[in-house]
Amino acid sequence: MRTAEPYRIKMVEPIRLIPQEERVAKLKEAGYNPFLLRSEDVYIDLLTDSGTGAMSDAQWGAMMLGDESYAGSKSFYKLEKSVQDVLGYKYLIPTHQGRGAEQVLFPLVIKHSGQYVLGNMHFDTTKAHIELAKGRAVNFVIEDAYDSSTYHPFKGNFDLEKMAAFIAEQSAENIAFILITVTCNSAGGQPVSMENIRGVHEIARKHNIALFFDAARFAENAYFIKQRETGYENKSVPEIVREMLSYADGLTMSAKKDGLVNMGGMIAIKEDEELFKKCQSYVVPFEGFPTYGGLSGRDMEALAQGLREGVEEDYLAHRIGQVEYLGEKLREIGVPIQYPTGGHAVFVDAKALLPHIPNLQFPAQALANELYLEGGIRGVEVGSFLLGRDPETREELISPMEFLRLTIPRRTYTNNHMDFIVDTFKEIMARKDQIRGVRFTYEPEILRHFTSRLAPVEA
Ligand code: PM9
Repeated sequence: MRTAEPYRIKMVEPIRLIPQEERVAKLKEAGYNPFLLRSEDVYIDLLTDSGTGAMSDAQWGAMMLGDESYAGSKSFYKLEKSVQDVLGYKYLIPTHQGRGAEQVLFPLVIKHSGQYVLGNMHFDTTKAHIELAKGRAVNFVIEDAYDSSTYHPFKGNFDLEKMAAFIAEQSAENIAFILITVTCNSAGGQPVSMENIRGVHEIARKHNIALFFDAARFAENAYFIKQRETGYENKSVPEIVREMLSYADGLTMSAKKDGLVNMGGMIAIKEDEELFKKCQSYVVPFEGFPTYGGLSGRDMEALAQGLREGVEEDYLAHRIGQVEYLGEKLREIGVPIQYPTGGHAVFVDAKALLPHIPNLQFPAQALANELYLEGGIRGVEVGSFLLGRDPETREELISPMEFLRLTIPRRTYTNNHMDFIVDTFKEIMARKDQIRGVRFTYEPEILRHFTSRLAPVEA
């Protein structure tokens, strides 16, 4: 039987749809880049699911117990216990967020300049940290990930043959480590199957290459395995999580996603004490003493509780169900999306929706602007605008997909909000052929999508 939200609302935060003429002015002021809008001018904020979710009463209650001792805080040990129970790893180094973990771990495991880090599809800040540590990021996601219209249950999977051939060609000592991103954000929040994870593990073991997870959305990935992979339908999500993670040596995690907190992250190591000790000493100059590493005691309390709530099946069924609900409703009115719907977001295929806008006039950014103008909704471009230029030649790179990501914060919006989003798209669909692309008026050198200023291309 279908059920409704597995929570009721105890506290509300007012939001407001400002009048249309104000939205027109605000977007112009923001240089046609929704990142530069003030949140008070946004009605439904789908920029990211990172740190934007609602915490539970149990999490807010736990925060009152935060032990703010500099060293050996009780809250650290509570979090460590949660990590051991939920993730099955022995060692924990808390960090302020995901990239804090990447900054500490990557230089320790990238042994020499030019070593490769193989992944299904690295997230952009992850790729940046690999490159800062003098590594080279390479993606091996399956080709099906680039075909938005065709169903594949695990579009986040690695192309194992292609990766094995690459390792044979480059030789294992030139590979620093393999990173499995679950779910695979950049491919559309798409899951990786247990079979594929096992395959990656076997390749890593055969060549003695270290294996890590980028575990930001570990629980959503486990839920998809339960739903879609033969042999897992009767296993619990916590069991699936522990099996998934058992295949790797450790993980980095942005806890702002499936950890259900507004701020937090970690490195967790399965059993390698030597690596753990290296991380412990290296975390001090960047994040802080190893028993807090960038988090206050109360943050660690909230995360200790959030990790346990994040693997509850009622919660996950509703969470993934809500994103799917939006995806299906959009498909019904003819909006092309990465199919099947991902775990944390609906990725609208803007190239398919607006074929008249060339890649370098950023169709997904143009669509993001329309969405704000029409309904005060803020989405985010994941395409050529985000990809940026070749760092050496400065040539524009063209992304294989031009997505507008509608990222759903956890436990925050109702299905009534989802319906409003669909109604907004209906209006946009009626005039989609008149939507114009955008051009730069200001383009920063790196990570341009955050601060660029744009203008609509003249008709
Ligand atoms: N992801 C996202 O919106 C937030 C930052 S960019 C607006 O999807 C993965 C798979 C992520 C991720 C962040 C990070 C970095 C690592 N891996 O943001 O540093 O999706 O906590 O995590 C964002 P932090």
